[in-house]
Amino acid sequence: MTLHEVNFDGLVGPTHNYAGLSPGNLASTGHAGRVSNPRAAVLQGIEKMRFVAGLGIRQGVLPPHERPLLPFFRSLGFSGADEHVLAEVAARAPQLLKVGASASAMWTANAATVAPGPDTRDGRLHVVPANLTAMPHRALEAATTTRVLRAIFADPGRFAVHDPLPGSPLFSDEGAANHTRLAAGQMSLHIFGYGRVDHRPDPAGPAHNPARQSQVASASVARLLQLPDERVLLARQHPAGIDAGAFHTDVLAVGCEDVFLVHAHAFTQPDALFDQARRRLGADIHVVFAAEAELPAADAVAAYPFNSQLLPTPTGLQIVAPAESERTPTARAYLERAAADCPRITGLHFRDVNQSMNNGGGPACLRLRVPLTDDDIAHLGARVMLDEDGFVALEDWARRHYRDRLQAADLADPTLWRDNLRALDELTGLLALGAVYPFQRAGGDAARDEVR
Ligand code: SUG
Repeated sequence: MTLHEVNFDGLVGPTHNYAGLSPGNLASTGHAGRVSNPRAAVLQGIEKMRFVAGLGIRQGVLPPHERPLLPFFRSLGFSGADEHVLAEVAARAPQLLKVGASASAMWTANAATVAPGPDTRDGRLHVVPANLTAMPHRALEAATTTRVLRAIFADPGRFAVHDPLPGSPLFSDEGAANHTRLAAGQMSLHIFGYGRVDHRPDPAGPAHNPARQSQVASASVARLLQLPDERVLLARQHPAGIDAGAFHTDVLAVGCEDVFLVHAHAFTQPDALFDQARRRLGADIHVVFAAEAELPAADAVAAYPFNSQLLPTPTGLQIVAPAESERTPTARAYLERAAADCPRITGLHFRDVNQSMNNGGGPACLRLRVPLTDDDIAHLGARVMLDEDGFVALEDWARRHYRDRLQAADLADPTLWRDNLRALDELTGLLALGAVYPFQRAGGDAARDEVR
């Protein structure tokens, strides 16, 4: 049965804001303190999904998370009535309010790593939710993400959703943003990018910016996914790339099937990597390589041409790139060369996701790729696949619930918090997800799960 690359986009959450929470992510630190527009952000995301669906790609959605996350603040010793907790955090620990209010779950390339049934030892689709240990605001996503993925991929005969790796710097895992699956014929190769070996300072790592993913985590994820060794390749992210602001592999590389768009500073020893890929796949691959002279890493980090979606549409591979790449001459010239030179690429499109880009999240960050058969899709445990009626329903929902301005001072507003819970409750009904949020689940255990 044919595998389709389903794209599960993260719906931007109602607290989308610019809090400067991610050192090493230049857009995040550079836009800290700016006023955001959550309504524009969510509508840009829905418009991108609609566009991708229009190219013939099956499109799914993953919901935003409960934010501000009161169980997180309570786990840190804040107590009393909910409004009091919010006021106390804002007054006494404003940085923790930003951590507990981030809408970062929108970047679902970081939600999990996925291996499709035909690649795995037991023939099931395997999913490892990412622990996102490297950044405190992102580590809060793992518990809800795991529940959401289990609600969707609920059929144990087809799908296995594992627990995230243990929450320690040794096992720091950023999900599919550091993972590329190439395929030719029946053979596939999973390339896992990592920036440091383990939890100790790594002399071969970046000098300035944090390396988020450990090699130990990548190897563990590959094992959990039940991938045979011949389908696994671990590749070190180039330290110069991380220091230039490429905090994930997908800032400097994107692959699909037998096509691989790669910047010189994505991986150390790129030629050895391509040779290995060709050997393992038993076939040639189309590499569109960007040297630093053609496309400086600084431009690639600012304009995100490699954070494009490279989509296997019925008429060939099509690139959906961020509008910033269209406006940046070097990035645009590179993508145009890729589209002109690589016979497998049949289209190049630019979309505006600027609200997300300002926090370092391009089109590819906003989606998790999950290869599924039509039969798998028919057996999903929730109503998360979208058609035009679904897009319209989400737009209507977002217009009713989202603000068009948000900044740090608003995050403590109890009305924002209460409105968000109402919005998320309505959304879980719309998507038939069940009780996935702490506020929907009874008792203290539920709250403790969230922040463990
Ligand atoms: O983890 N930004 C995200 C961006 C994630 C991009 N994902 C991929 N490359 N796949 C991050 O750094 C910024 C939030 C803030 O500063 O308000 C943030 O979390």
